[in-house]
Amino acid sequence: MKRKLKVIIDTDPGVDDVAALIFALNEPQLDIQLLTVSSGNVHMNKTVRNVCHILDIFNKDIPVIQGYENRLGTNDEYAYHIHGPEGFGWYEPPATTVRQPLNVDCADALYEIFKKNPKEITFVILGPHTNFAYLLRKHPDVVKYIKNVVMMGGSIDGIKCNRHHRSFNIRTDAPAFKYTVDSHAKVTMCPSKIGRDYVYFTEEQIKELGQMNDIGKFMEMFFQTYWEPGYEEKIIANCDIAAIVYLTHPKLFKTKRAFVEVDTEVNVGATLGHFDRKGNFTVIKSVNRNQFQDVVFERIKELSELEITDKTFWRNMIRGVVDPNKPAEETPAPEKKRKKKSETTTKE
Ligand SMILES: [Ca+2]
Repeated sequence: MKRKLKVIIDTDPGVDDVAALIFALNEPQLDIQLLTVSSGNVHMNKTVRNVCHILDIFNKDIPVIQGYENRLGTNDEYAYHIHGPEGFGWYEPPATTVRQPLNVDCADALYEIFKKNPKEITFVILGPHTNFAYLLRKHPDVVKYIKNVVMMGGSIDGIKCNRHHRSFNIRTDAPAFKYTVDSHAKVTMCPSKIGRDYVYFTEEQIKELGQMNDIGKFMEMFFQTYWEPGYEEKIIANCDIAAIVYLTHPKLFKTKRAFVEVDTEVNVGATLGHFDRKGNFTVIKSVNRNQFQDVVFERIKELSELEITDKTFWRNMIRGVVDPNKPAEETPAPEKKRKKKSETTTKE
């Protein structure tokens, strides 16, 4: 059997992080050592709760550590308008979770685990680089212990609808990303445009997911706030999933070396780069869309047999995909089949 890939995932869920975690947690090729949580798409109290809730849903005991709320830069932007009030789209997460974060310092814990597993662990960054910057600041020699960094974010050549796009993960803490750029770590960048312009879901595909199984319906529910602004057709950007699929299916992706820099002063968060064989980063340039979609849909199909016992998950499933912003009388009644389930799964 192929040796598992050891990873630590730094994440800020955020609906595309939730999608990425569904994949990562159920990917047999990945050995997730630790989940560290950043503040980004929504505030830290929500990103931590969301990570713990996903672990509760999939019944996975992976340690969770809360990172640093204070960004290095002055940007105080969040993205509630697209991730929903709880960072979970139309899905309603619980107020409290069974699994809880460990009460330890994030940088110290990361340093220890990388040091204990020299050159064995890939650090996957799905949000702003705040936590990595704190780690590099406190323990600069950690770089020699890290196998590589795979990050979602950055926008060297823009996105289809905006050539000058500044990626959320970079602009929200540009000085933190500067630490990554200057770290001499081996970095692979999965830019914004990969999720938006190559491996996005169409509206039809989101409906298809919703009819596939409960996990597909879960995705349909939390993606409802995530329709990409600025695009003519309705699309869901698959940004964070792209970075996870890259870990296990690198052959679907074309990459090029580039010198990457970040503007921390004028156009803060702009990632600048030129392609050069001697560059400091590996940058993903394109993906085979059809093969990527096959991998994603196949994985979700495989999750049909999963036994989920989490009460909040079932409460949402029973309610179905309902717009929470519409007045109650306008919302359709739940289907009969779902109603039946409620009698057996929501004893609280
Ligand atoms: Ca993210």
